[in-house]
Parts: sequence; structure tokens; C-alpha cells
Amino acid sequence: MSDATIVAISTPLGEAGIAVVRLSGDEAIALVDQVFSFVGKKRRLSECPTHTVHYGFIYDGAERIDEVMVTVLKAPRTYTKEDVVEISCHGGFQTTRRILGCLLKSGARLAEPGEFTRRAFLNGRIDLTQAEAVADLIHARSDRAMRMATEQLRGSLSKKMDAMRDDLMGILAHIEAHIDFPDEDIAPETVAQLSGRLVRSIDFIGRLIATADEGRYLRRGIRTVIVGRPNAGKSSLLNQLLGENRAIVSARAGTTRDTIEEYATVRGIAMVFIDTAGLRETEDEIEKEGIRRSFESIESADLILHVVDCSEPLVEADVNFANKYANRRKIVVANKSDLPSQADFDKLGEWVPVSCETGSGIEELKHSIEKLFLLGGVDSSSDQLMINSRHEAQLFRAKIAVEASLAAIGDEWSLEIVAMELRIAVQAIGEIVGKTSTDDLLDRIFSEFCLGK
Ligand SMILES: Nc1nc2c(ncn2[C@@H]2O[C@H](COP(=O)(O)OP(=O)(O)OP(=O)(O)O)[C@@H](O)[C@H]2O)c(=O)[nH]1
Ligand SMILES: [Mg+2]
Repeated sequence: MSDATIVAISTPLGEAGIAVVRLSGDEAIALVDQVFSFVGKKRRLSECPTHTVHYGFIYDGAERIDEVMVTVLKAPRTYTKEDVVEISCHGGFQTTRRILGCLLKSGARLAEPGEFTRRAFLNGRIDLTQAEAVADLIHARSDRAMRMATEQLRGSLSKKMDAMRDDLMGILAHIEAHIDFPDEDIAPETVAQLSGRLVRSIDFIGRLIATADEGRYLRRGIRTVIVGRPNAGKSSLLNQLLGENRAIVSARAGTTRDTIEEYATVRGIAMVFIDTAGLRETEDEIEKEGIRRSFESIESADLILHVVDCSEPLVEADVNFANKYANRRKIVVANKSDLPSQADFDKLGEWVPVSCETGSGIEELKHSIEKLFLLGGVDSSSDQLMINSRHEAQLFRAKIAVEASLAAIGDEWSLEIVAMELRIAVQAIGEIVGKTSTDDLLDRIFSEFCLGK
């Protein structure tokens, strides 16, 4: 199966100026030769030098389908390290589908999502963290997310993993040498020196694990739920933050029944805003379900924007809500600041006065959000490395194993235990870059890619 020549439309389906149909595999050039003809002279793509572009037509039998530019890329200096051909054609549902159809008829197989990148990994051009960075780059919704992905694609995470793995393997070799010659005691200064290296590894792994949260925010966006009592102005706030009239706003309490999710970038940070149904006691079945969904969104949110109407006196329900979620990342939005204020909101925690009617206070609110997630976190200008949840799980395994080997070496337990734990750590770190990987793991990673990548 992996030997087959694969083909896919690599650009989004739809109407566009151009689209690209891409092939990879031993037969890629020969297959395109069957359907492509040069303008004027009789030539074959297989005779053309690598990394060249050619003008001509695609034929389905005798029928001319499209006028195209064909790029010939011969192994190994290609995306997959295999022969690759890219056909730039007119972007349109019909042209791209017909060209794809011709190539399938000639014997190419339709690529699975991420299969081009999977081949780049299997053929050793990139490692797993770099393959993941390709997906991160495609999905990046902010400048910072893009910079992080570019950095990882360049191999900076791989280099750090390899260096740490090498160091642990060096220690392991040392320990194994002593296991092979049990008569010689391991010298105390050697134990001290090896312990020092283990402590440094643990510290380094810990610092990497600490980047997981921010990595998640950058990749998926900060999930921000907008909650509060009916009519507080939640939907008005969503519209203000998005800069468009996305949600229905009305003076009737209980307008929003279902949750509404929208992406936006706030000061370079990718955010997902979720407008919810106002929280209150109700007998209405639909509204009840809406409120259940509001609470569900709160559970999975990274940030809670608790909207209160400052023209009304503070009510018990808002105080209870604030107490219930006191240990969550939360900002109280005191809305309707254009009206005379009735209350003091200090009881609710950190609050920002805002008017969704005039737009005043919105910039201050954005600043508070930025502060909550960036200052005190990782310095945004220096290290762009941020791990993902898969890396995090492996690093946890590695950290526990290195800690166990450190305890064992210190307590002069059997060196066998030290060696066994070190092997677990080396294995866990190796899996991050894909030194060892199962088909299941690869399926999981590459299924998240788009078709044609
Ligand atoms: N004066 C004033 N009115 C506002 C402000 N923000 C919202 N409103 C009004 O308050 C009412 C309710 O606004 P919505 O945004 O629909 O409130 P909501 O919290 O989404 O309400 P539900 O969906 O019913 O829970 C509307 O009549 C808005 O025009 C504000 O800053 N100042
Ligand atoms: Mg609403």
C-alpha cells in the first residue's frame, strides 16, 4: 500500500483562481505523462530535468480538459522524498475533479488525509514533532501560533528531545557497564555526577511541561465563555468582541437559547468566544437545555467572562456564581456603564466597567485578558517552543521514570532498577520525535490533517 503513487487535490475545494492536484510516488511522473501533452513539440515529462515547470494540456482520452502548468520534482529533494508532480489548473469543482478522475483512472490511488506528510515522516525527511508542526502551521490562527509552528517545523523541539535522550542514554550506558562488572563498586563521585545530570533532566522536562497550557491556547485558541443573568448584555459583548452583529440582541430576557461559538483574534491571541443562554430558574424546557449547555461550556472553558448589568443592584445569584468559580480564570464585566451604576462589584472579584452600547471599556477588557494569559507566563519574545498534549503525556512518563531512577541511584538500590527506569524514559522521549511509533499513533496524528497535505 505504501508503494502506491498517491494523488489528491491539495487546495481547498471550491471556486478559485487556481487549484493544485498533487501526486507522489515512483509512478507519479509516468502517470501524468499519460494525460498531459506539451504544447507544440512532442516531449515527455520523464525526460525533463527535476524542479522544472511545463505548460500544456490535460486530456481525458481525446477530450481536452484544462490548460495547466506542471511542476516536475524528482526524488529525493521533494516534500515526500519521492517523485512529486504538481499540476496547477483552473480552480473549480469540475476541472479539479475531472483531472483527479483521469489520474485515478491511470492508476494513482487517492491519498488519505495527511498521507503526503506521513510519507515525509516515514521516508525520514522530518520527524513526528515536525509533522505535527505542519498541521499546526496550517491551522494557525494568530501570528504567535504561526511563529511557534515555524519554530517547531525547523526542528527546535526535536533537537531538544534528541539532546535529552542522548544524555539519558549516556547515563544508561554508564549504569549498564557497572551491571556487567558487578565486582567494581560505582564510585561515589560518579554517583554524584550522574545524579546531577538526572536532576537537570527532571528540571528541563518540568519546564517543558509548563509550556503545555500556553501551547494549547495557541493551537486551539483560549476558550472564553460569556455567562451571566438574562439581559446582562452577553450577546452584545460577543458582538463587540467580534466586531460584527453575530448574535441576536434584544430587550427581552432569555433571548439566547443555544450556545454560539466564534473565533476571533484579540491582540494577536487566538480566542474562541462562546455566548450562552442567561442563567436563571426557568420551567421552559428549551431554556433549561440552553442553561445546561451554558454550564457545560463553563466546565471546558479556559476563561470565564461573567457579565453583570451595573445599572441594577447586585443580586445573590451573581455573588454565588462568583464564589462557585472563585478559583477559575475569570473577569467580571460590569456592563451598561453608560447608565447610572447601582452597585459595587468588588465582592465579585476583578471587574472591568464596559458599555457594549458605546464601546467604552472594550479595549481595557481586551488588555485584562491579555494580561491574564501572557504576563507572568512565558516571555513571548524569546522561546517560542510550546509542547502539545501528546508531548505532555510522554514527558510526564519520562519525568516519573527519571525521578524513580534518581531515587534508586541515591538509595544505592539495585542498578538494574536505575537502568530499567532510564530505559522507560528514553523510550518515552523517543516516541515524541517518532524514533519508535505504532500505526495507531500515526493514524491518530495524520487523520487530523487536511486532504492533500
Ligand atoms: N444602555 C445599555 N444597554 C445595553 C448595553 N448592552 C446591552 N444593552 C441592552 O440590554 C439588552 C439585552 O442585551 P443582550 O445582549 O441581548 O443580553 P443577553 O445577556 O445576551 O441576554 P439573554 O440572551 O436574554 O440572556 C438589549 O436591549 C441591549 O440593547 C449597554 O452597554 N448599555
Ligand atoms: Mg443573549
